[in-house]
Amino acid sequence: TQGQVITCKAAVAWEPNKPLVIEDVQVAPPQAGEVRVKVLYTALCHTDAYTWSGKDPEGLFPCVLGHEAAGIVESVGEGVTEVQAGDHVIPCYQAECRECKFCKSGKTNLCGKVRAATGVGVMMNDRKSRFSINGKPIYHFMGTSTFSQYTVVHDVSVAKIDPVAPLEKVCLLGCGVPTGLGAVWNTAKVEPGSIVAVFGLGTVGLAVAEGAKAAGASRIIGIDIDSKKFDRAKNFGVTEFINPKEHEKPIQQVIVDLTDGGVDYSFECIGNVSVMRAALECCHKGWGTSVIVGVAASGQEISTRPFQLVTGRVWKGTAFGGFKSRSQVPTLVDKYLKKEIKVDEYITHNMTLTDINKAFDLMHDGECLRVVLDM
Ligand code: NAD
Ligand code: AHE
Ligand code: ZN
Repeated sequence: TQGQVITCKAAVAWEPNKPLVIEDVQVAPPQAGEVRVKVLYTALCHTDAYTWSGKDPEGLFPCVLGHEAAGIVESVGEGVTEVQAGDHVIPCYQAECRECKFCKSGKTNLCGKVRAATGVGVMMNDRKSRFSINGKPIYHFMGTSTFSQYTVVHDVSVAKIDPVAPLEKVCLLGCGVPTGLGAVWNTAKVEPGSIVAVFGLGTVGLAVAEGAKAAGASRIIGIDIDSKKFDRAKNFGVTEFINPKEHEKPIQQVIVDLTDGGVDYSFECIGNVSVMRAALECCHKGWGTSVIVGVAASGQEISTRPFQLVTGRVWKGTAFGGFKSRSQVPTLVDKYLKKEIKVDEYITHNMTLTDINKAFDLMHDGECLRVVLDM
């Protein structure tokens, strides 16, 4: 198949909110600096649902969504040296070129090399898509587009991993789990003994709890409007649970009262701007740090009294938990193989690509964390 167009199945989002359609798509061969990957397993993340909803200013239609996956390199384009056909890989929506201003700064995991193209659904070389249906181009998404049996990604957006790792599990290391762990370890740098608050106990929030437990946090307060989330959350390290619906006072006040003035670190893992405010304001005066992880819709803005920051609270955000993707995803895979981090526990459902619309429906069900699709 090297050098040839591959026709395969992909779930195409033709329009916002309209059911995805399994189509025969043509996937062009990789050009210079590109890699064509046979996607074997993909999970669904709430960011896919967000873009599908039409509220993402970078969402373009028609497109192939999906960004949490694992597969095997089918072929590589000219000049690609770090991966070859047969390598097991995880596509990375956050690239790492090791050459740009961002990569060399030592201050961020963001990479500037291909971001301009991935934000508008095309490849960097010719600013065109490698996906088409009978000649009509279909946009890429986040530089990954894993809801397709084959996808083309930039070589800076693919992490080579240990081939013994089960791809049906480690696909989760493409987004949600690293995001939560890294928010704690890289962005907040939680110290032993810290009091932590986690808003939203989905996959990302539970990974925050897992990361905080590993970092030695003394209390991990989980906040969710769905009380059913608590039992499971205990297994990920949450020590106390608060449902804001069961309190009359604003949730930040409830937390400040429970913690002798506020928490050391808080994490917003929902994407709700009023919760982001509460997460900042439940932090301790003088040092409390709040990390925004959730993605909020176009047009939404955060607010608080500047006095909150004047008096020492810090507001931060994180993308992919601050992990450098190509360098650190393989390390996370190794940590999973050594049983140092959980992955299996976040997978609540297994389905096939043909059931993708049902899989998205399941995401609204409180029991569901990650659905993994067998392609
Ligand atoms: P999820 O839907 O599984 O989890 C969200 C949780 O928040 C649910 O348990 C829900 O009951 C709870 N919730 C909803 N409204 C609430 C409220 N007002 N107060 C308290 N709890 C509330 O989602 P997820 O897959 O874990 O993703 C969480 C967020 O993180 C999403 O916005 C996603 O887009 C974002 N995300 C960001 C990054 C990043 O790199 N920054 C990476 C992955 C995901
Ligand atoms: N296009 C969106 C941006 C969404 C966003 O912030 N994405 C996160 C990853 S979410 C993964 O589930 C991210 O890493 N952002 C950094 C980047 O470079 O995109 C919008 O709202 O505009
Ligand atoms: Zn995601």
